[in-house]
Amino acid sequence: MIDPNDKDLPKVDAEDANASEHVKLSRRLFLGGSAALVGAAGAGLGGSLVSAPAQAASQSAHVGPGELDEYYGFWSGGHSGEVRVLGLPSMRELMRIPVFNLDCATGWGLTNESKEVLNYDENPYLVGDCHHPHMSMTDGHYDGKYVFINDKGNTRVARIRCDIMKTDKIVTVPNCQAIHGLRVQKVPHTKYVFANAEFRIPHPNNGALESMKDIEGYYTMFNAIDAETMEVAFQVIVDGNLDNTDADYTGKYAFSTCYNSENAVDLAGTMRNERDHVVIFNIERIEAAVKAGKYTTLPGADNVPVLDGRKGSQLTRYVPVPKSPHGMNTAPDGRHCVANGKLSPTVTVMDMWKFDDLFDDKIKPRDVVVAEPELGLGPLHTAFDGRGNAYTTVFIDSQIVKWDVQKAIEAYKGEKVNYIKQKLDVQYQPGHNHTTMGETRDADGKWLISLCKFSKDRFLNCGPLHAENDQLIDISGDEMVLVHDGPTYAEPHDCMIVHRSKVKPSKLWSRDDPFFASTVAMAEKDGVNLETDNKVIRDGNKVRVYMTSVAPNYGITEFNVKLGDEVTVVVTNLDKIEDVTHGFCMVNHGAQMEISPQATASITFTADKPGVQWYYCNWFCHALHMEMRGRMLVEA
Ligand code: CUK
Ligand code: CUA
Repeated sequence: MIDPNDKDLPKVDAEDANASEHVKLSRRLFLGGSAALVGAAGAGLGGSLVSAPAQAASQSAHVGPGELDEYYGFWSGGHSGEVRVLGLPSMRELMRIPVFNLDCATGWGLTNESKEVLNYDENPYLVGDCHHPHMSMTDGHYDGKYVFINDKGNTRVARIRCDIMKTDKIVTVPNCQAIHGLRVQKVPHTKYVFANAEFRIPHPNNGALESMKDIEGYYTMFNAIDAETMEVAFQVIVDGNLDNTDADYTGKYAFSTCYNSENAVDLAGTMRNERDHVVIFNIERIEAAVKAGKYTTLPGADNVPVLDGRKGSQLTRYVPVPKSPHGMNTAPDGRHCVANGKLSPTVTVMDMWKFDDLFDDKIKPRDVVVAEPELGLGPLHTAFDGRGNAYTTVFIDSQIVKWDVQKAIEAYKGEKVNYIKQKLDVQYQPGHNHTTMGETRDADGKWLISLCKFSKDRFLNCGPLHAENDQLIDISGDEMVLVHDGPTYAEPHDCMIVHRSKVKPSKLWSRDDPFFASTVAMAEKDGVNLETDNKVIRDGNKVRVYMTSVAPNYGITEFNVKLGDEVTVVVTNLDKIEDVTHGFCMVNHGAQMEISPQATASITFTADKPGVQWYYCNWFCHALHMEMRGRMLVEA
């Protein structure tokens, strides 16, 4: 604990204006402690500094009771199909945002409002595989508006509204399988969300035996999704496959890694070539081609322009890079981007300022490569601190390698320089890593997250299925220092970390929120004022029950239906007090949902059991919460 009266307490860091007093103090304390420790241990200390500094540093990540975190972290929930919100540096889980999954607590996947977002009638899969959460930007800065997330498992992209922290749109990408890499256009603003379809398939994929046997005839596509309408703006056919993607700081280019230039369908085949490639997409040229009508469409999606970006196209360029690259990361310097080697111990640094010349055929594809530093076994992803350093996860070595981008460029030119600054052991097998604000112009070089795929012995054993380990690393000093182990449930491939000043979520719903507009429209048609009326409307064998809630009361505590009726319960929560959320649960009917303050939510079920059926509030809201209940009388 920090004693504010301690006269030895270091001065508060004045430039760190957004940090809470506590965070400022604890940071300084820690930095002082760490420096002393390193000094005591001797200057020649290389490699990792895990155990002792972790202890000394434990205060720096401490956010005391009543204190707020400095950053929001948006975490992929992997194949749990959700997104999670964490606070940094505390690493506390603050919220879960259901996206593709069924969520019992909120009724996501059960309520009519969520089913509309999920497009449930066409796509009734309450499963998903999230990898890449990324926030919309304006001029290379996070704008706090949306977070986008892919579903590799069902070829979808979803959008989360950051004002209400709910998923509001989901698009299924046609003509493709397995949306994997996802990033946003950074500049001038996020007009497009770029999404890679990973797996090559025949076209049309209609079961014709010949097309399935003709592996060379398969192809996959790079997709741009309009961030506002969430419709697919265009698709670009590529050679090979597509893994991860990122965009530049002019708005002109996006680029994706390909680990399967071999067009193989088996593991050995995908590893055959010594070099695969990065494909660069010229967004300006693609937009011009779409405008000029130079595209085709594929059956089943005749409103989606499909362009040919295979080798020889003016829309793309293919840069050969060593063996099966994985992560694709743009540096905040606005100039460099890196493809991470995976099966090569190197990462390939490209100079994005040379892409114009490459597309004008003034230079050859490999001429955009300005460095290929060797970092260790299994480089997967790279993050940046805004001070010229890059941090690459090396999966097989279980390390984060900190390296100097400029020195790597000098080394590539033949100069004798050491570009590696530090290798830090992480526990274990890191995939993505991410720095605070690191994928924007505002990279602040404070914290680095290493998303470790294995935790092995780092936590109490909870059976054969282990938690992941999301490690928090302090990168504000010269040395990386591991300060926290964070267990997470399956499986955060990626995360993004945004300063709290950029995100402004609401505390109450607004009554005109489009999220429940369809339900409001339905009520209007029934002549019901949701804010004042408690009414039951019968429409054939459909019954709509409109009720209000004010803690600890439902506006209706008894209603009658006939056995077999389709019942829709609409609850409008009139409470205006922050955090007074009500629930609705119809016992023995699999129906439950959340209604937060000033929201309307609805759920539909069949009254398939005769007799008295109790319903109750399942979000604890009041001293008389247990009494907040009512009866549905089902007449046989
Ligand atoms: S991927 Cu999982 S560690 Cu889907 Cu971005 Cu690299
Ligand atoms: Cu309302 Cu509990």
